[in-house]
Amino acid sequence: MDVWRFVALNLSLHCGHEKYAYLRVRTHFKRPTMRQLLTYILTIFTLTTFAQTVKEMQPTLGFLVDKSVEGELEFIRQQEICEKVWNKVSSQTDYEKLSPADKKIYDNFDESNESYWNILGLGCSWYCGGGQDTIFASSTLKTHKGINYSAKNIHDLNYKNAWIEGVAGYGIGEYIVYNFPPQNPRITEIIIVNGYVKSPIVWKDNSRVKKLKMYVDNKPFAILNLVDSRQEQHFKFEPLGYGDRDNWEQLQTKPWWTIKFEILDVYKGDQYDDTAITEIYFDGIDVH
Ligand SMILES: [Ca+2]
Ligand SMILES: [Ca+2]
Repeated sequence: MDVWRFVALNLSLHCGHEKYAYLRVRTHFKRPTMRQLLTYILTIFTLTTFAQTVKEMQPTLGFLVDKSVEGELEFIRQQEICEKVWNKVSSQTDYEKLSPADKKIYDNFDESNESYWNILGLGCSWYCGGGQDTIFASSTLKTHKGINYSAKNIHDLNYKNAWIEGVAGYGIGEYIVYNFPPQNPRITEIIIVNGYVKSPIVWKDNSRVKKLKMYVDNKPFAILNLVDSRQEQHFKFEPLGYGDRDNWEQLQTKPWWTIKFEILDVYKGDQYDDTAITEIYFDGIDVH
């Protein structure tokens, strides 16, 4: 006699035939087959193993991206002032003739900062030897009033343009894939600009990412826990990419490799269920 029959029989003695009839139905459930049992055990095993291998990571917070249209206008105004002073100087003698205020402007003039929205200045970075990727997004919000939210915006080294997923709801499960050629320099750091940072209001109105699942070559690699902040968020890793780089020709014959970022959870926007990421960019080695 199995357990259910035993329980049903005992209850019927105490509670009458109505409940016994109900419980009898339960005795007709099929027992799981051996195959179903094995599938169940395998699923639990896989889930447990998966949970153990994917590390959860917290960011180090960096530069606050405090951008706005007003800020851009002020930047242009300052740039024009700088250029006027710059044009007065063609020799040391000219410099000596400058007023103290003009000298200060001249000394602080930053040639590398040519655009308000540029993420990197003109100085050399990892991108001097890298960034030769192509990007694919699972969905994209359609162009609105001439502004596009395409996949390439997530890696254009520009704070003004963002990728926004294009499905109904908050875009849970939507993803972006970076494809790298084999010779691409290795990556040791990922920097994320979360949300649509082109202004504080736009940032709050649109949704931001709370959790990103990162895959390397389609294998789960890490869960990136993002902070609800306009500060840049840094995650550091052991080098990603091909390390055996001495034989350049052989290196180029290896397969391309990928990093995928999948939205797992979001911070909801005040106005829209459009989840935005302005930028995911990199730093690394194998350059210089
Ligand atoms: Ca961008
Ligand atoms: Ca959406």
